[in-house]
Amino acid sequence: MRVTILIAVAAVLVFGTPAYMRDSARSMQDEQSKQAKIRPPAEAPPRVIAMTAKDFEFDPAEIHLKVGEKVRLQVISTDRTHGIHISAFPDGAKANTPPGLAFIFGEDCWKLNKGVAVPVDIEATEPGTYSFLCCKSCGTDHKRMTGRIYVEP
Ligand SMILES: [Cu+2]
Repeated sequence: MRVTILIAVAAVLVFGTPAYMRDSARSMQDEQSKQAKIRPPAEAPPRVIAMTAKDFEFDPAEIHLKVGEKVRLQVISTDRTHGIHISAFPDGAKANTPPGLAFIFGEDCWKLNKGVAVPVDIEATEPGTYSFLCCKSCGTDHKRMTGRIYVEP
């Protein structure tokens, strides 16, 4: 898709814009500006929770959400490379338990490079306790580096 657009743009740059395209481009712009005017206001930003990762803990290590709540964890490592894995399934989930956390741009393990804030957008859909942990081996107490998200009804 992106390649096609690039080729189209390159063609326009090389050959100039044919008249019929100019007209349709103009009407498309008109259409877009009309739509922009009737578009409802952008969705309110999700609640943002700043979280740090450093040897060997997440801070905060406990997060409380309500069902239906959308939140952005802004996770930053302050010492070395860590990772964060968040279970989409509640603790004690059986084989047929549906996931209760939804991730926008889900990753199994978000890599946390030192000093780089990583946004992790989550929507809580089912009550339960959801564990998270460091998923990049980071040293002696790596396995202790855990936390929990509590989703209340
Ligand atoms: Cu670790």
